[in-house]
Amino acid sequence: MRVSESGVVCFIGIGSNIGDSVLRCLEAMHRISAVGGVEFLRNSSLYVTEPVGIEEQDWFVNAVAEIRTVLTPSELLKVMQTIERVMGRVRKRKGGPRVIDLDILFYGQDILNEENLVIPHPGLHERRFVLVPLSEIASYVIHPAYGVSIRGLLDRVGENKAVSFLSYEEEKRCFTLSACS
Ligand code: PH2
Ligand code: MG
Ligand code: MG
Repeated sequence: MRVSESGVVCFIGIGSNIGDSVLRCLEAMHRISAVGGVEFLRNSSLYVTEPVGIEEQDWFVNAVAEIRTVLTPSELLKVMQTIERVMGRVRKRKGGPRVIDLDILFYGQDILNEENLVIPHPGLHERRFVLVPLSEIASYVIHPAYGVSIRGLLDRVGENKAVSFLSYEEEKRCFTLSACS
């Protein structure tokens, strides 16, 4: 079955703050695009972001990917966790440093409240490091639980931690890296 004929459009939040985070985020997107049942549609720019929550840790690189998938939410979660594991993620402190973090932000317009999986992602409406990249590629998407667009959520968000584009130098390197992969 071709994914584009019957898939659900989903958004994945990508984050890293250990090692070469730019490279880790690009690698994660590459791995997501290689998953059976997933069609990679597009990704936001990469952003350098100030840590939210535990503040004594390195700044993050964050991005968002838009995919279409025929996988169920729990299959998609398993696939994301497998990629995290393969890339060397070890679960230590909640909210602490990580090699790679892949969060399901939206699964179509579905609302899911299961013990191990809550969709939309419960923190997304209050985190600029998610809303800024999401707004770059999907400002029109409506949060199914709040009935407000991403642009609207970003306008209302109280949190004001820094979120900025990668520097020109980093962007050049990033272009070179993705051309090689
Ligand atoms: N992820 C967290 C906690 N804090 N801060 C930033 N800037 N970016 C993240 O991806 C992030 C965070 C837990 O998932
Ligand atoms: Mg996570
Ligand atoms: Mg997260």
